[in-house]
Amino acid sequence: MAHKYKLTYLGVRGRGESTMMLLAAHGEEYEDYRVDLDKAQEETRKSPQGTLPYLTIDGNTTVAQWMAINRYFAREFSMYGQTNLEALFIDEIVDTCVTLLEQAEKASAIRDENKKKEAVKTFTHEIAHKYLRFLESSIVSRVGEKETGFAVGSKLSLADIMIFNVIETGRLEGELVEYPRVTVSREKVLENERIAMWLKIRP
Ligand SMILES: N[C@@H](CCC(=O)N[C@@H](CS)C(=O)NCC(=O)O)C(=O)O
Repeated sequence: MAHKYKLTYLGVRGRGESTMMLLAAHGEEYEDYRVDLDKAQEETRKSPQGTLPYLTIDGNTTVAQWMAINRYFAREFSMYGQTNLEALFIDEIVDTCVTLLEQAEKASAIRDENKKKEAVKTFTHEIAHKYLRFLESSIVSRVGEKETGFAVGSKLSLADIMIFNVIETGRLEGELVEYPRVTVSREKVLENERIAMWLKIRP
């Protein structure tokens, strides 16, 4: 049975972005409910864990935790590998991206402007490279005889979407010279027509 989805998130490009890209890739219709920053507190009271994003299924089931929601959609849309082993490889990449995103958030949350500038510089030129290297070698070590360009297996998966997301959120587009496979995985996301369309019209 097809479900009716409503995704509640802030009107910013943050955690919810990768979920929306999964939904776009599958051509899934859903209610994209954005909350103004000044109304966020009111909205978080309706969330099961007091956080955004959260997902409402069929009007009565609410679910928190962004990555749980992403993994659900990836499974529903066959974007979580074709075997458990592929799913494991995808998870390794996804969790590396989450760690990297947490580091980006940590740097940008610093209030003191000078300290923040320093932290963002360290993130971009040091921390990010440690994890980009992990992502690159993760992809390299799983590439079989048939190189597809996708991070894992022969089709677009949650891994490619999270790689795209972490590069965008961390503003790492200019840091990819040493990571050809990460670069190609990101390009595969951009080549997806539905995602490309979504990227043009997203708020
Ligand atoms: N682990 C949660 C954390 C979500 C989270 O912290 N969201 C922020 C907005 S990006 C939030 O709702 N903050 C309000 C709060 O924690 O009270 C997830 O990944 O969904």
